[in-house]
Amino acid sequence: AKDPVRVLVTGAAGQIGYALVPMIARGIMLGADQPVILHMLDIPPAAEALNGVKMELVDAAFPLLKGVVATTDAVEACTGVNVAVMVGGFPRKEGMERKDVMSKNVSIYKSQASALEKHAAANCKVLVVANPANTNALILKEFAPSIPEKNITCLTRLDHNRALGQISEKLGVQVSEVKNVIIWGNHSSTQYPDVTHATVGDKSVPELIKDDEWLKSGFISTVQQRGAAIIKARKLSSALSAASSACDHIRDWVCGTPEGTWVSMGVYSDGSYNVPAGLIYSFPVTCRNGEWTIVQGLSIDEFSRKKLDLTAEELTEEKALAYSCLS
Ligand code: NAX
Repeated sequence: AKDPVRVLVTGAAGQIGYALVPMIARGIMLGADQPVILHMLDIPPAAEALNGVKMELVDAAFPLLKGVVATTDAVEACTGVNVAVMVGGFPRKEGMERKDVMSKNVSIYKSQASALEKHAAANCKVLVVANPANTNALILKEFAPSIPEKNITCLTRLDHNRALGQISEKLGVQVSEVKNVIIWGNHSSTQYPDVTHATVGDKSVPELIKDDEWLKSGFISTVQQRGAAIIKARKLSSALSAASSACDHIRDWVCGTPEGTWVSMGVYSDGSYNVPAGLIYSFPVTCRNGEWTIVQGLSIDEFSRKKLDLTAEELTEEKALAYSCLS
C-alpha cells in the first residue's frame, strides 16, 4: 500500500473547505488508491466550526483517510505537508478599500509562507485559492524563497472549467469533448478566456461556433462574470465548483495531463508570450512527472494580445500594491 500523503487545507472551516475536504478524503484529488492525512487550519474564531468539520470527517468513515489534524496553529498545520491548498484569507467587505484587503492578505500570506518554508515536506506543492489568488501566491513565493518557484501556483482552473462548460452548452456537446481552452492572466474580471486554439474532436471551436461576435464578447464576459452570477443566484460564492477545480488542478499537476491536452494554471511567469517575468500569471500548461511546463508556440492574434497585456497590467499594479503594504 502507498504511504499517506499529507494535504493541508487552510480556511478549512469555510465554504470551499467544507466542499473540498470530503473530495480529498475520497481520493478525488490524489487518486482512489492514495491514502491521505488531512491537515486543516483556520483561525481561532472558527475553531469550533473546524472541530465540527473534523467530527464529520470521522463520521464519514472514509477508507482512504488515515488521520486528521485540525488546528489554529500554522506551524502544526504546515508540518510535513506534501500538498498545501491555501483557501484561507481575508474577504473584501463592503466599504473596504482595496489596499486594506490587500494588506490583510499580504500579512497572512507572508506568515504562512514562512510556516510552509520551515515545516512543510521537501518539494511541497502549493495551490493558492484565496483571493487575490495570483498576488497571494506571489507573496507566498517571495517569503518562502527555499520552496522552488515551480511549486507555487494559483487556481484559475475554475475559470478554465467554466469556459469548457460554456462552450459545451453552446455547441450541445459533452463537456469532456471540449479541449484546450485557455485562461490567461489574473483570476479576476480582467482574465482572458481564449478559445482560439480550443477543439471538439478534430474540429476547431471558433469554426464550429461560427459566431465571432459571441466568442469575442458574450462568451468572454460570461466566464469573467461567472463568479458574480453565482453569488447573485446562491447568495454565496462558488464553493463546490471551486473545490472540484482545486482537485483537478492538483490531480493533473501530480498525475499529468493527458497527451494532447493542456490546462490553465497560475504559475510564475518566465516571460513566455511576452508576459512580464515575475508575475504569477495563468498560462496553458501541460504536466508530466509532477512538473508543469508552459505550452509554447501558440499564435496570439491582435485581439488576444491586447487582452493578455491588459490582465498583465492589472497584475503588475496588484504586485505594486502588495509591495506597498509591506513597507
Ligand atoms: P469563507 O469565508 O467561507 O472561508 C474562508 C475561511 O478562511 C474562513 O473559515 C476563515 O475563518 C478562514 N481564514 C481567514 N483567515 C485565515 C488565516 N489567516 N488562516 C487560516 N484560515 C483563515 O470563504 P470561501 O467561500 O471558502 O472562499 C475562500 C477563498 O476562495 C476566498 O478568498 C475567495 O475569494 C476565494 N475564491 C477563489 C476562487 C478561485 O478560483 N481562485 C473561486 C472561489 C472563491 O471565490
